[in-house]
Amino acid sequence: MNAYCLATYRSFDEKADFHKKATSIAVGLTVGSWTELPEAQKAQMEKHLGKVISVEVHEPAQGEPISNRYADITIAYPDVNFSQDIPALLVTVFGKLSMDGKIKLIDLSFSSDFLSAFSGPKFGMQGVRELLGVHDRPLLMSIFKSVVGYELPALHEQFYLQAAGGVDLIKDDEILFENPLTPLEKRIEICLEAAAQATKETGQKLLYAVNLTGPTSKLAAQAKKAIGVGANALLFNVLAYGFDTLHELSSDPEITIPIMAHPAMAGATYPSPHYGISASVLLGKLMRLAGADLVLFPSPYGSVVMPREENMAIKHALLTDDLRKDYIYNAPADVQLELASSFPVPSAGIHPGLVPLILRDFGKDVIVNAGGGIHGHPLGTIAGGQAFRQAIDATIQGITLQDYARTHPELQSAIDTWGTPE
Ligand code: 1AE
Repeated sequence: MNAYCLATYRSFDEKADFHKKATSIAVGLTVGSWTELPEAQKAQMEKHLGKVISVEVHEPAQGEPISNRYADITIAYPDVNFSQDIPALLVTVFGKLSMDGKIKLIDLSFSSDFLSAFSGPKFGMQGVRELLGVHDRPLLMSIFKSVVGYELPALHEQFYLQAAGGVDLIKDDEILFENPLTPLEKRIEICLEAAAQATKETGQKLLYAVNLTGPTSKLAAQAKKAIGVGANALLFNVLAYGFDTLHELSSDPEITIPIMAHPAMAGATYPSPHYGISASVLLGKLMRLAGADLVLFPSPYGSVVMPREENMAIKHALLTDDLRKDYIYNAPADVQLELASSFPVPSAGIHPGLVPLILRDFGKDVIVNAGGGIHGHPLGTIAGGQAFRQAIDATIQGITLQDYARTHPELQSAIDTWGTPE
């Protein structure tokens, strides 16, 4: 039996015959032409031919502009046409097509054969929780800020102040690259020293995600060098390097620490309703498939806003156990497929007042992540971390932030500074 991967597109056109368009995609992105082929060749090419699975036309309601006319088109692509890697799949289903009018790739699902080439996150959400020994609450992450141009002692101090506030993870800023002032190995050394100092005081374990940068051909060696000096997590700008690079790193048996995916450049791809790739595919399914243990993405609440519905779709793609429903097309009943979940990290402009909203939408399986919301606390960086931990404790106990803040001055000061949503 032929195996297929499915792609669903939203195609906008004021007058197109969407059924014709679907057929032209299915044929054009596979065998090229069909009707002109002699019968013998048709039989030979049949297994390479794309199939139209569905076409759902949305005609604008009265009063709605005609520019809102669209169809959701689902095409099945035979696995036999492409190799088992994400670049081959993406070029097949959305290579040339991505430049052909108002069309957006809104979903992907995979054959069980294709999926079997991916082992997914090595640690995933549970693995990260195990490393930290924290299972019963959302985690808290802090982001290094103002680190470009600084020397190692300044980094040491900033790391210590973040850690002492009670955060579980600290990540490099994604714009901190290999540089002479704070080179990777030295950076890891001094940050882990500061982490040990803070752990003595807080009793908490901590992961530091160091930014893995440099030419693609040297990344794996760089990651191993980092591990050699004790690194316990990596930050990676996935979209600048490509999903296959993440897959190579995550499936390397010598890279034995979690990989955190940063969404830098995602805004060039997902926000338009008419073009690009949906956030749930880009920052959800493909990140998980390629092996990201943690995935950052803009939240619906902070400074870089993503609609809530799209955020929930990313969350679902990262966490769902129901691979048969959401990831696999036509899975044979006897095939067992597993993919560890990736930890969701809604980010950007997060402050303690937003914690109840984050926990309402994500429950406890989320990492609350902040840079400015920690370092910008009026009582300092330590108080910034403490205010977040207090906001998390209050929300878990069902206490309003305002009530909890009466006996927690760090939280009170955060609320006075940034407020709470209406
Ligand atoms: C969506 C990415 C968020 C990020 O990397 C970052 O640096 C956020 O910083 P703040 O919390 O907005 O200051």
